[in-house]
Amino acid sequence: MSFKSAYLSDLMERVEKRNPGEPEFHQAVREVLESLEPVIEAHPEYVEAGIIESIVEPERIIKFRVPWVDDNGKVQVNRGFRVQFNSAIGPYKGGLRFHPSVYEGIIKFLGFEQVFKNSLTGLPIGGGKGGSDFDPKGKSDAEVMRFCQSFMTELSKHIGADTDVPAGDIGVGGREIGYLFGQYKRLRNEFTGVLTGKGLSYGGSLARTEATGYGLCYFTKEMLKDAGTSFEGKTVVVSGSGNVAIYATEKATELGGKVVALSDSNGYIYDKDGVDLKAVKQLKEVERKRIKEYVKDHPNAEYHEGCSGIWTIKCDIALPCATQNEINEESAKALVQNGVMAVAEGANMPSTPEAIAVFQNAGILFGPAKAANAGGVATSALEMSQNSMRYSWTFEEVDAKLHDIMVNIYHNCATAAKTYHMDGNLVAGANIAGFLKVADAMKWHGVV
Ligand code: NDP
Ligand code: 2IT
Repeated sequence: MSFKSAYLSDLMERVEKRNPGEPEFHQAVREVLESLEPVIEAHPEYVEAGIIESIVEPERIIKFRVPWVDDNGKVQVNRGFRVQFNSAIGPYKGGLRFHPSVYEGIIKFLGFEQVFKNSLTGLPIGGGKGGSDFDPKGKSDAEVMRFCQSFMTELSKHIGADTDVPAGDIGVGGREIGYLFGQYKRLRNEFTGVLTGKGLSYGGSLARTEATGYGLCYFTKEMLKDAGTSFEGKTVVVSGSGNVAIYATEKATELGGKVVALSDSNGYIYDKDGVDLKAVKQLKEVERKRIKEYVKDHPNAEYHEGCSGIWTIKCDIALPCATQNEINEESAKALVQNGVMAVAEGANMPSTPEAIAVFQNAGILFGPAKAANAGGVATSALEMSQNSMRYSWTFEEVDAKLHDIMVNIYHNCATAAKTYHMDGNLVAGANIAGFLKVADAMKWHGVV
């Protein structure tokens, strides 16, 4: 899509020139700027105050060497990043991703989206993201620990409970957060809520592990309810088999859906009777094995190599929970042809712009990532609150707050879309509602 506004068109061009070789960042910025078209028409003051230009430029990018020694005594060198994107409404907040595909452009797209997502939660958190091209796959616990200690030795100079609070993302779960926290505490001689997703024995919040997947289903439930339907009796396809996918599967099943497929970066399983989640948890959370191992003990299930085939399975609801751009135009068309009625994004930016257009043109309910997967970071913010109070809420208390936050996010996005005459367009609704709160705060702060 081209822009109607010459200002936005110009700005997009500048973003592309200034951030060369970062297609994921361009994609994320373009989508938001497209949504903002009617907003700047109604509120030229945001343009006059330079807010739009500022919001696409990270406040700070930290890039560093991460040397560590592997089990063979060989020195390995990775690259670490932290992008502190926007702190207008609170300390920078967002996950760390450890995956070989990580480079500055990935962290920038994630940090940029985090700004709007965090705003949508209604909680006081700014946006940031970090990570490394380190691949935890196939590494021993000792190697992961040494890597995390080296990574934190540098990162600790730039973060703090009131400055920047990282958490998990792809390749960073409870094990990594533990090692990172231990090193921060040692270096600073401080026990603070500097990270979220911590273990329950040292300041973690109940329900944080489940929060992104559960929140995704609470959001989807509300979107379905608004359309007069529910998860009850629906066939669901979930991609990925990590933290988000596992707990989305758990909640979708609890709400009456039948999850028939899961995947990893090698392939997908199809179990027409509904996946055996206990077995998946054992494989993925405990043994750290590949999803194809599932079919060994489940003879009725099939395993197929390759990721994209999962979108050819007939389903009512699709929940992409693996990675960016995992649903392209062709996969979106296959889903639509097979009668999908709702798609909600657990992963960050899993649908390409062409795929989103296919869903929207077909009138399918579409819950964009910034809104639909905000439950993880929202619960991280609840972890920060509990750490500040030196107190902890019960699982039920946290889960009830998460539920209400997701229901509110859905309605705020739907209302914003309606206000700007894009009824039902939750992509625009999420971008606009997320933007307005941050932009307003930035305006009050002056040129900073
Ligand atoms: P995990 O590391 O726990 O799991 C990631 C899953 O996605 C694995 O099954 C992995 O397969 C698969 N995957 C990763 N990269 C690729 C790739 N390039 N191609 C195909 N499959 C891939 O991560 P999470 O579950 O935490 O994260 C999943 C998504 O959800 C990400 O987009 C993340 O940004 C997003 N998210 C996470 C939140 C959280 O709280 N954890 C919050 C909000 C969003 P394999 O094992 O083969 O690599
Ligand atoms: O993408 C995300 O929102 C996350 N990975 C969670 C970030 C967090 O700070 O909990």
